[in-house]
Amino acid sequence: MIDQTKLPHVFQITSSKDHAETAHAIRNMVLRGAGAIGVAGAYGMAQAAMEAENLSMNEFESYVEAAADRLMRTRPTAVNLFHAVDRCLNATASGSVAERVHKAVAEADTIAEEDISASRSIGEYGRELIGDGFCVLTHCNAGALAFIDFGTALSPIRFAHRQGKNMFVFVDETRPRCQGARLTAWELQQEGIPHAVIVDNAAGHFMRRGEVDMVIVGADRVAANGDVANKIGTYEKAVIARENGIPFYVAAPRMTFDLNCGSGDEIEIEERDASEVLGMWGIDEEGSPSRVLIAAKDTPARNPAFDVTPAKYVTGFITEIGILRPPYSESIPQAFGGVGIA
Ligand code: RUB
Repeated sequence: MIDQTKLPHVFQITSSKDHAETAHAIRNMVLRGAGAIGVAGAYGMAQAAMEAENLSMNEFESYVEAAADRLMRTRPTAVNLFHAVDRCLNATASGSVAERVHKAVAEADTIAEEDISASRSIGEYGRELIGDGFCVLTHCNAGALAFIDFGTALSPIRFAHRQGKNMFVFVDETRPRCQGARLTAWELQQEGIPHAVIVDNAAGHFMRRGEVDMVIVGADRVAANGDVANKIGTYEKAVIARENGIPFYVAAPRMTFDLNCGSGDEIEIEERDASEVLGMWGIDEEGSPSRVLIAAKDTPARNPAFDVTPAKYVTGFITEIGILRPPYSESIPQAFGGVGIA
């Protein structure tokens, strides 16, 4: 895993020795982003199966079920984690212990390969929506760090730029964890795509002045009716985009759709620690990791990590099978009936 807590200042590959460490890495956002969490959950299940390979069948089954439970309790909102862990658990449901171990590893590899292929297709379909000279606004990080190999929201941007289109990207800072300022800006810099980081509060300003042609974001879970859970602040961007007649697209593969979820009201929204709101962290001028307090230490704070954008604000979903358009209660089930769990 790339340790995303250290980016953009230090690029460090880290690894986890067992599924418990993988769960810890997901919880603490060493890696984050719906797709990356899903793939990490899948490999966590593969690790658990390997850890249990010398146990009896009954012990093996209990061990992997407990591992699935531990991995699924790390972060509640992104559905990719649940789909991926379920798929790996199902893969270990038959055969000898040795065969089950093999199947768990193979299923994790398959999920990773599917994500790579989906992210490429999202880029290929999505680039057609981006005109030459466009200015695109994005929120949080839905790039290659969040979803292997090209990202979701950043994939169309990447592919349009590779096509030779002139473009500019406004990157929302995305407090409190600053995934935009730290991660999206870093990815765009790697790819040579012109961009500027803006504070979260500035998006409306640029939209009202006509400086934004479209918004593209990723998603952590899309309900069957098209409501979208994504990083906190997404909802505001969608409403302001609508107010200003700016198209608002959500880039998401089938693994992010949850047909068992009728509407956004059923999506559990993760609440994280208040310390993320009360402080900021980065590096000091000597390059050492450093944390500063903004508010007084004991100030009460609320820290919802996600919000729900009602489907009516979404111009279209950029998926690996094409662009889905409203009415979503028809187009989503048509496209992804039987979604997620193999
Ligand atoms: C990440 C986030 C991203 C989505 C989309 O939240 O909200 O926009 O996960 O990512 P966090 P993807 O940083 O808290 O995990 O590209 O995987 O669909």
